[in-house]
Amino acid sequence: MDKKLLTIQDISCVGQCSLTVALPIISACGIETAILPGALLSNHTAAGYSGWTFNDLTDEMPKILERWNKENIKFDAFYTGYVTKTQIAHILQIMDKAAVPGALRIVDPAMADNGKLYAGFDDNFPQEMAKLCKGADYILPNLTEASFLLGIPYAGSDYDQAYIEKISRDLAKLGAKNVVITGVSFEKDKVGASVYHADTDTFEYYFNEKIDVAFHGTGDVFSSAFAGALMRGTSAIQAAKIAADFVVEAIKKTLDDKKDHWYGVKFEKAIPSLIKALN
Ligand code: PXL
Repeated sequence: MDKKLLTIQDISCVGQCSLTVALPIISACGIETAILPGALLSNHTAAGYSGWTFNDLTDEMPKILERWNKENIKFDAFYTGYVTKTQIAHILQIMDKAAVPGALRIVDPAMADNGKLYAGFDDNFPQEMAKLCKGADYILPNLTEASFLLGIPYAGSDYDQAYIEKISRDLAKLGAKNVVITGVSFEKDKVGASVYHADTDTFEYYFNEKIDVAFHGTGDVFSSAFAGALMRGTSAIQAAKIAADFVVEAIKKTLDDKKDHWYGVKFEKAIPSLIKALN
């Protein structure tokens, strides 16, 4: 039987992030993707929009789990993104009770960027997110999220390889088997990801060209492509390469229109390159 993945994150109706990115990308990888929306927002909460609506769907989570249990619906993998504090206990239940044995847990601790927590998350949120990281097969923090999870100051661009390896080992101590840090850069024109395997205490790296424009939603694009590629049976470093190349391609497709298309990346235009990379 083909493997099924469940992704749990919000629906931002517009803004090209979370579920509106995860569902098409993972589906394009040829993986059956079920969704569990944790909240419905008019748009994302990052800079650019002046406000948003937020409808919390947390109460649906235990009801949906109960139904799935009655229907014997189980998933081979879980991929979580932007979620709220009260959802974490429910998500842990779902990953426990709606899983085939040995189901993969991929956790993107989507909560912060550029040294700051997203609007709407309080200072205690990283501690709660750490509970979701515990027991994950893969966690995919950016450098800001890594520092919030560890309760250390954000290093900005002032770090070296030894720092990345130290924080990766510390993040693994939260209880995650593999740590993929995104947005890692040791040279000014290169950016990529580090992959740390706690069982063998080994590191792998992948870098691509650094395009000096920040777009919202690239973390979600990366994590979705990573999850899809991993489900296709690629190694973690190969999945990180496929995901990083896909993000670069999506950014390139957006660059000539960045004034009007400021809210996310045109990942749709890069999907053919993703599919090619998987074959
Ligand atoms: O891309 C992460 C994300 C997801 N969902 C919502 C967000 C953000 C980032 O700001 O606001 C609602």
